[in-house]
Amino acid sequence: MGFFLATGLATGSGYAEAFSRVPSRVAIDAPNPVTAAIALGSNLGDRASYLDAALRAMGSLPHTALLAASEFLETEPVGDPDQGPYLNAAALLRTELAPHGLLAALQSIERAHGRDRARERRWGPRTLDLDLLVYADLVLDEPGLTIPHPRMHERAFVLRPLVLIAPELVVPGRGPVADLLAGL
Ligand code: A4P
Ligand code: MG
Repeated sequence: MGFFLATGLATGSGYAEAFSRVPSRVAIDAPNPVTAAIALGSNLGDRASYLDAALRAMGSLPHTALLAASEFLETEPVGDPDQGPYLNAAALLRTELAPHGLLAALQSIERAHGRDRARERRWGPRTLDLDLLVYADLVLDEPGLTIPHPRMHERAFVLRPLVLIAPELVVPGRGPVADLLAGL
């Protein structure tokens, strides 16, 4: 299911100009905005610049507003030990993008900031990692997308920034963020 919403309508421009413009069309799935939580991570290059750029880009996505962003926390790498420390952060979005559309948008932001999955190893270093943690109260398990993110509840590098902006956010099937962090 899905529908299209015309955007780019004229604001204060002339009648002729308004009708000569082709409105951009964006597929959206949720007629009402939902809240989504995103994890940000970087451990290559100018890490803070990558996180700043990602926050700006997420806030500029169609039908999406950036509600909150955490401070950036330095964390020791989990997984591959042969890599430098990460800067991690969390963000809350209000969005009308459908879950798959939102993931595709996050991946295109990663690519625009130097992420090259073909040349990296799993859990290895990366310029920018954007994970979709929670999307409203949705529970989804599909080949390319699992919501809530399947490892978020056991990772301090995800929960420590997230608790700063959303301690009471309920991770479906797991509980509130503050309780998950306290249980680590
Ligand atoms: N995918 C499925 N569900 C999701 C979702 N909810 N959000 C799929 C994002 N992606 C999702 O992701 C691999 C595949 O997961 C994608 O194709 C997508 O369709 P990826 O970003 O290409 O690879 P990844 O990030 O290496 O894998 P993964 O399993 O997401 O790793 P994690 O769990 O994100 O771990 N240490 C510290 N201190 N800080 C970190 O940020 N990050 C990692 C990566 C390892 N160690 C770290 C940190
Ligand atoms: Mg990832």
